[in-house]
Amino acid sequence: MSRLVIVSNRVTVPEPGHPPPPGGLAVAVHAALKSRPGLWFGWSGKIDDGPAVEPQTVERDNVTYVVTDLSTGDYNEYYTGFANRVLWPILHYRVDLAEFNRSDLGGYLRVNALFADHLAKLLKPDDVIWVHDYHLMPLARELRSRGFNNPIGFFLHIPCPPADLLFTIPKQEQTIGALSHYDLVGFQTENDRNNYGRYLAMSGGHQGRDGTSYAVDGRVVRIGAFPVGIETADLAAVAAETVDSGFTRELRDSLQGRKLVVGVDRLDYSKGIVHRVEGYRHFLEHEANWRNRVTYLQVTPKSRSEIPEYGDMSDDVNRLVSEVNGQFGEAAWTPIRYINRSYPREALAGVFRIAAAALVTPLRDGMNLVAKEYVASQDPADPGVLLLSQFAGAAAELDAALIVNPHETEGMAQALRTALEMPLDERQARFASMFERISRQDIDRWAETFLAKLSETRRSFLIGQLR
Ligand code: GDG
Repeated sequence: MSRLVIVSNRVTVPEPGHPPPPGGLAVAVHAALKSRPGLWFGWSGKIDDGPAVEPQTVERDNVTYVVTDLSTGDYNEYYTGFANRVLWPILHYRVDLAEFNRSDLGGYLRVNALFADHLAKLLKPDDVIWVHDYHLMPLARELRSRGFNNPIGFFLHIPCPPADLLFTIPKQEQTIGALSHYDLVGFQTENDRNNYGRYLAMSGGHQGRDGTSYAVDGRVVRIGAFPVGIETADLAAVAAETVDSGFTRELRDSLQGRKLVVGVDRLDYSKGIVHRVEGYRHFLEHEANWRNRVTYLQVTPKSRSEIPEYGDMSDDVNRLVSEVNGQFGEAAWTPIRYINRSYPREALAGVFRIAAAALVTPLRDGMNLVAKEYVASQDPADPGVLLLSQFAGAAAELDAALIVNPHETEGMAQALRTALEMPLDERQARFASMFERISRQDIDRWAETFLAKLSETRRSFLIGQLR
């Protein structure tokens, strides 16, 4: 079996004897590496301005981790600058928040070339390479120019907006356009996939007869939708167990019979936290009988706080939460408990299990794993209700959720009331349909499907070249 080489911006090497760190990408990568020999390459998370040193290699649980440090200039230009202040906002439909500096693009291209230089020393001819996310769009082009003929796939974890928005990316041909150097490019949804197809067609690509491949400058790239999943069975078991843990019991006792509504998101403007709190405020304003009968817990670890747009949004959320608590709170009741810290995965599973409703209302999201995690954690006999934004990739699969438009405050408030008052049989029916889906399309299935398609794509391309 060929070795699988995963490349992502950030690599966290697990501590010996500990499970991999939480977070969407880490779980996904471990699922892909579970059943085959593998290497995972990326940034160590450390900044070092000393003389350049070779990447560090660590072997752990059958996986070879190879990590490299970045300089302050690399970090500022490649990571904070171009990836997170240009690509992230534009791919989340927020051109208004993009801040472009030419030097940042230079840093982005430089770090991609640096990654390719390091990988060139590690790669074997029959390795299969799978690159993850928007930080590394030009990597296949860099590897091909160094003579590598291996199958190389790419998965975009975040949304792909319509072509008109993609054309606003400065030097788009060197970034989003460079995806055409991969054999296979995977997206979260059909909508994302179709947006990219249209972009390729508008950039002079020719769609093949199969509808999924495009000829671009003599190369062939195939595009597809591969909705990412979670470890459904594992999480369901963890949630069933943790419901009796000290942490969950303490939380349940503190509610004093009130219903719990939960939100879990990185503190990011794409997650729509301000809009969500506005929806909750509207609910408390207009559904007076629910005051003092519900508590909303929002768990929001800080993220990318060095970026000004994140600081501004964080200030907005702080102000709004305190306004709502001031307006409706009682001596013995806080309407919103707002926490800027991360909890262990087991604790979150327990929170999900006892929450009567989850608010997953991003303004845009590639998929949103929290939506799936909430469903996986429910008690099938007495499940809670998921409120899900129509703009999360997950909405394409979880259509049995209460689908909401986060821009429509009244609609969100109404949906919250519907959720809290929903009869048991309807809750069970909605849960069963969503649980079946996330069990079938779990994380293992996602990795297998993508990798099978990648091998097939490269094979047919090489045969085509021989003809
Ligand atoms: C990107 C895309 C796509 C969050 N807080 C805590 C915690 N988390 C975990 C969640 C979930 C993960 O982090 C977040 O995943 P999301 O999918 O919700 O969002 P992004 O981080 O923006 O991920 C997204 C994803 O990639 C995968 O392709 O779905 O659209 O934006 O697993 O549970 N985990 C723990 N404590 C916390 O406080 N342990």
